[in-house]
Amino acid sequence: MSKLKFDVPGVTLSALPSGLEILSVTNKFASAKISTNGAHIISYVPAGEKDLLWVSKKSHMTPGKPIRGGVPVCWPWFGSSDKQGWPGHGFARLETWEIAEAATLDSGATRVVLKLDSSMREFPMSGFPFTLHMIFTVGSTLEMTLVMVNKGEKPVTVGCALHTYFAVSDARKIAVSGLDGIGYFDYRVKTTKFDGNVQKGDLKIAEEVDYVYFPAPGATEIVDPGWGRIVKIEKSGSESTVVWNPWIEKSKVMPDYGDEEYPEMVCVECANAKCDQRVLQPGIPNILTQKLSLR
Ligand code: TA6
Repeated sequence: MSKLKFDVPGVTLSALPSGLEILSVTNKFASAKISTNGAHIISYVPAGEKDLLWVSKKSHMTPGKPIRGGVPVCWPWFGSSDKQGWPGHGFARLETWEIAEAATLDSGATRVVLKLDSSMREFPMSGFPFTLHMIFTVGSTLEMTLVMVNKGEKPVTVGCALHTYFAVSDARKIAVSGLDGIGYFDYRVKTTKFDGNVQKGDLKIAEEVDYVYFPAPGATEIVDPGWGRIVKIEKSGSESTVVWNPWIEKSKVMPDYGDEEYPEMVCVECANAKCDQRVLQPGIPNILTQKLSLR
């Protein structure tokens, strides 16, 4: 169990029977749960609201396995690896991160910082020395900042994403706005080109959706009439936005995803994916942020 070196009001560390460590955060604005496995937030509940995040009832909740929901931190690649047997979406979400800091801010929000550093142990899939910090600010909004530093001598190219699973009343009745007129890769066919796909108006979900929008530097919103709410997703350090819902057939082939769960969620991901990968120059931090709020 990580040693929680700080006595911070509203922050407690516990472990599931599987050994999965969970940091629980409660303050006047919201409550949250963050697993040290992957620096993976699995719940963010603003006071008086429903959880903004969704987790499959069939998700693994075991150290070293990906959690199906919340906000997986995909790093240092997005999507499948070109290396045989390497995990999809990088290794960072499978590793136990260290709790570097927990503090109450003057605003009353809570900051939690988790760290993954190549000096901690061997990371055979990384190929270069690195430091990652995942900074959560849990308040009336949820801010997430991924700071990545290449500690090597040569530039390296990485892909990454804050792969957020949003809870919705019914994915068949929501709209995702903010992508109008933007081209997208249709990842369902694993295309490597735009193929002329351009978003017209708000995105609605009536089939499997797995689109990588680029260039998409702006904010998006999930308009959810069923729950009478709009979730705003603001970001920086990202020019690609990924939207995913597995729909019926894909839901059936994922062991950690219920066959009937696809109406409950939509992924809207702030990413450096595909042609938006980033070159990490030695020693220079690269930062990806997202801010989630209810409008
Ligand atoms: O972000 C969309 C996506 O790349 C989909 O293609 C699907 O694979 C999803 O991520 C989930 O990936 P995972 O490796 O967590 O099963």
